[in-house]
Amino acid sequence: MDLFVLPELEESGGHSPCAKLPPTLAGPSQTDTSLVSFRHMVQTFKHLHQNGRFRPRDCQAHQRLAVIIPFRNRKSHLLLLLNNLIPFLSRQQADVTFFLIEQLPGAIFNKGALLNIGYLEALKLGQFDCFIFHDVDLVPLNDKNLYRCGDNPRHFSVAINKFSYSLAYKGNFGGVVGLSMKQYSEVNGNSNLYIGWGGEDDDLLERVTNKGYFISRYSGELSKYDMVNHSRDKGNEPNPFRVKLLELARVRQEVDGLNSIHYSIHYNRTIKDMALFTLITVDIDNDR
Ligand code: UDH
Ligand code: NGS
Repeated sequence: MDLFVLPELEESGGHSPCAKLPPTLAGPSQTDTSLVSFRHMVQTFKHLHQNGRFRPRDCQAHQRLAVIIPFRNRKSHLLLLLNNLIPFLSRQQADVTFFLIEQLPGAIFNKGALLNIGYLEALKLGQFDCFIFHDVDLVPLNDKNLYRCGDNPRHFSVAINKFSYSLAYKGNFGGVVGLSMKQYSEVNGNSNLYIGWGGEDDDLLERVTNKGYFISRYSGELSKYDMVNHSRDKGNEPNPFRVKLLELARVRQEVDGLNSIHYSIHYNRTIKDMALFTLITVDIDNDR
């Protein structure tokens, strides 16, 4: 298999750590809904290196972030997200690499498995302190919502327009979440068994609380997001077994997750758009 490593970047201009609160933050904003192409973004965001990595020029970022985006057949959402997230994370002085984990057509969509694959493959390609697992249809609306990992797993997408900018329900831990490498490996990642829509995020909450963590959240004002309006995806119908699976989430935790996943990878590094993200296309065998 043609494995590659993310190129080491030249030393940045500054060696001093970036400010805890970046001076470049702008606060509340609105989604930039302009329709842009990948090519346009590559031309506009000149600070992006090959494979979707960038970092601040004048200081050392505190954490190295991997943004893991589960994906299938949502190109318009991806364009919108990147066109908003790249400036957002630049203002946060983040050191970030985008990973697009694309599931091939055929098998039913399996978001939990894609997130596990993103984590495992990112670590083969580089070193990361913090993993931000990011739905493709959620656009953050306040850059003070700092994409950083802490002592506990963090839920970022707390206040989504679809739920009138409030938490969907008390135990919601979906959409955009951040876990350190240690936290994600300790909980054995996501379950791989939620085939189709629903429940994998509730299962992850069971896993993190079972390991003694709390969920950390910023204020609702900082954690606002727009969700792109869309219809239900073909191949991701609600999973009829999700509630039953959830009942035994803690029992399965040690044997279902990072340590049990089966997949095969199709590397496709020839397309131009790769400057914006590292694309990892995978075939998931839901029957294994
Ligand atoms: N995803 C894809 N492609 C798919 C399915 C999911 O890219 O076919 C990814 C994408 O990053 C998405 C995430 O997985 O943001 C979560 O998808 P989801 O289907 O669990 O959640 P979402 O809220 O849609 O996006 C739920 C169904 C909405 C029905 C609305 C009817 N008005
Ligand atoms: C819950 C689902 C979660 C889902 C949440 C919000 O009911 O996976 O709704 O969904 N849990 C179960 O089905 C067990 S949303 O309206 O954003 O599509 O994330």
